[in-house]
Amino acid sequence: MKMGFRWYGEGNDTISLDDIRQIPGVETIVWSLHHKQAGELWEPGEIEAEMEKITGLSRYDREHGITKTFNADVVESVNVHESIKTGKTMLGMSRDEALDNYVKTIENLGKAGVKVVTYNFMPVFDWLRTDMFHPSPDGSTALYYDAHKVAELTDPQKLVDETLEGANGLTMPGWEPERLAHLPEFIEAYRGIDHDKYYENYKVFLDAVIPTCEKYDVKLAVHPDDPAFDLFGWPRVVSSKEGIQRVLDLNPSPYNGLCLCLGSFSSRRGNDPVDAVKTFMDRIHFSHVRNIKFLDEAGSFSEVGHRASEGDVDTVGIMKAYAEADYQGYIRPDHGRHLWDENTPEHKPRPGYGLYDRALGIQYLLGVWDTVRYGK
Ligand code: DNO
Ligand code: MN
Repeated sequence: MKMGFRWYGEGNDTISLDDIRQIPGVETIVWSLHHKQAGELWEPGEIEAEMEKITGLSRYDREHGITKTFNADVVESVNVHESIKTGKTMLGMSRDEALDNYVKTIENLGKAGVKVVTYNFMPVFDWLRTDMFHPSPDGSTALYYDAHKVAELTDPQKLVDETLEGANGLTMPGWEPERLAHLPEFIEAYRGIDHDKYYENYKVFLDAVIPTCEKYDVKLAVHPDDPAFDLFGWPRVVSSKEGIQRVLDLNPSPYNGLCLCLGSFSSRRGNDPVDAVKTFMDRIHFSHVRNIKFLDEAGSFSEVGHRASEGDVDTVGIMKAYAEADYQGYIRPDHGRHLWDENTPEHKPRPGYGLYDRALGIQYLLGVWDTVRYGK
C-alpha cells in the first residue's frame, strides 16, 4: 500500500509540499491540473512541469538538507465532460471531441509515468454538502449534509450559489463557476436520461478510453457518487454494490477499476464498506478512507475524525481488510475537519482539505495497517 495526500498545487493550496513532507508515511502526492476545465486536453509540457514540482526538491529543501521526495503516481481527477455523460453536444463540444481529448490526456499522462487516473461519473455536480464549515461539538468544523435541506430544495441553483460562497474563493473541482453558469442547459440535457441510458453512455466512455489505459499502463479509477444516491432526479450509477459491479462489468478489463471512497460509499444506508473492500479488492486501484456520522433518519450526516468509534464507518475493518490482502494500491485519508488555527475567521482553508485532521487520520490508518502487517 502507498499512502497519499491530495495537493491542489502551488498557489492554489494553503498547504505546501514541505508541510506534507513532515507527515510520517506519505509517499504519493495526489494531484491534478486544477486550471483545466472538463473536456480540455492536458499537454505533455504542463503535465511534466507539475510532476517535476512534486517529485523534485526546491532550492530551499536542498539548502536545508531536506531529502524526502514523493512520487506523482496518482491523478485526481481528470474530469469527464458533460457531453460524454449525456451523449449530447454540450457547451459547444461534441461527445467525440471530448472523448478524443480524454484519450489523448490519458496517453500523455501514461507517457509521463502516471499510474492511476481518478474520475467520477456524477451528473453535473461533484461531491455535494449543505455546509462547508459546520460546527462540531468539540469546536472543530466539518463538511455536513442536511438531508432535509436538500429535500426541500426545488432549484439546484440555490445550492450552487451557497456552495460557491462557502468555498472561500478557492477552486473546488466539479464546482467551476464558469461551468455551472450553464446549469439550465444541463438540467435540460438530463431530461429523459434514466439509469439504463446513463449506463449506456458510461459504456461508450469506458470502451473509448480503456484500450489506451491498457496500452500506456494507466489504471482508471472511478470515485463513487457522493452522497451515494440520486439528487434532483438525475441518475447516479456508482452508489451501491450492485451499481459498482455493473460499472465493472461494462468493461471487464482490470484497467477499468475503482477509487473506492468509503466515506462516500457509506453515505447510502445499508452499504457495507468492509464488504465492498473485500468484494472488489482486485479492481481497487486507489481508495479514500474516512468516517461519517449519521445524524437522523433522513440520512443527514457530518464528517468526523477517522477513528472508527467517532462515526458509522468501520475504518478499522477497512484497513484490516486491506492489510490482510496486502493491498498494493494507493490510499489517502480524503477529507478532514478543520482544527486549531485552521478554524478561525481569518484563516479558512479549502473546505474539507485542512492539514491537521488529514495528518492525524493518516497516522490512525497506518496504525491499523502496521498492526496487521507487523511481523508478516
Ligand atoms: C472529494 C473528492 C471528490 C473526488 C472526485 C473524483 O473531496 O473525494 O471530489 O475527487 O469525485 O473525480
Ligand atoms: Mn472521496
